[in-house]
Amino acid sequence: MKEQLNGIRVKAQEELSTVGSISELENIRVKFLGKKGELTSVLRGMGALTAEDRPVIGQLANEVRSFIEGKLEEAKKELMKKEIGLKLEKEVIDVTMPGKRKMLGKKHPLSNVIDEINEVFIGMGYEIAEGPEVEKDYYNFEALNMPENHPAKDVQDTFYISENIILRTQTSPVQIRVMENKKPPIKIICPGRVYRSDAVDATHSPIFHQVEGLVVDKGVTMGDLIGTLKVFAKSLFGEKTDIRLRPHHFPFTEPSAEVDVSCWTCGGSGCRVCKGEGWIEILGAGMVHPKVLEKCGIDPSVYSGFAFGLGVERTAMGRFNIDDLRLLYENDVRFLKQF
Ligand code: 2U9
Repeated sequence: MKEQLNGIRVKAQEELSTVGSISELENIRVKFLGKKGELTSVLRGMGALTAEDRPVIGQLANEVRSFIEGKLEEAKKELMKKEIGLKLEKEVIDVTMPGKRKMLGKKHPLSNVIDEINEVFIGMGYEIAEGPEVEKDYYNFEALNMPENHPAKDVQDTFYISENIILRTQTSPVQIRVMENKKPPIKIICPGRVYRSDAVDATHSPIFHQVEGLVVDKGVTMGDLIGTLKVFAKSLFGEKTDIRLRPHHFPFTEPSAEVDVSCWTCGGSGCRVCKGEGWIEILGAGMVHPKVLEKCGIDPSVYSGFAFGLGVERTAMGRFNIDDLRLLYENDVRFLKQF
């Protein structure tokens, strides 16, 4: 038995001296020290030994076990060191290699204008409201005081999905939905995409963007509207900017006005940008028509409101001196890079 144990020690040492991987190492451990391993099977035969030999052989067996365990541990450390070395060698980074330049995108000028407008109104306590682009005829026209025979409802102006379902021509239906569901005070802006059946040219597109605003509360006046639009114009176009209102007609507001801002290029004296006018039209606005409030269940003898709307493309074209609206949609990087 002594020879057997010494033989196991020599064999284990031999095998461990040539081991090449952690998994091989595990095989060797199982082969010698495992439940069915060589050392264990020798120990099983100890019952047949004399009482004198048993402690001697027992001690030797323990020595052989610790010897093999020690060698296994040594070999494991060695292998791990080698493996880490190999990994480090494989993953070495050549810091002198030229880098790969990442093409970074950025926000589209239209998104920039929308975000800027949103920020100004958020600063004045407005909330942003959004709604569906495919809209019911009722919300887009009728609730806004445009009845059955209104010219805006013609197929030449509006895209029809079915008789009563259309692509919204303005973001006002979002505001109708808010008024139906919420009691005043209401203070919202509605940015979004709108659709009109127009042929594409330098100033028209069947898809464009609007930002509309609505304030409804007790005692809201035209003075509040003018004050709000002044703050807006100054924030967007500079502190020196002024506004002027020209009477106009919209079915959903009464009274209504078109709103000009003093030219951001010449400040009002007249130049090429404002075509000598000194003023540039950017907004429509007015006091919400009593019939519109009534249709939404808001009593016009108690509440009043103002509303305004602007075309984002037109504002961006003015701001960035862009002479053709189509440039905003073609996504030519040479154009977009300039903003
Ligand atoms: C409700 C009531 C009234 C929104 C308004 C305008 C005037 C306006 C145009 C600007 C350029 C449309 O994109 S454009 O062609 N908009 O002139 N919009 S008042 O009035 C509302 C909105 C909601 C309930």
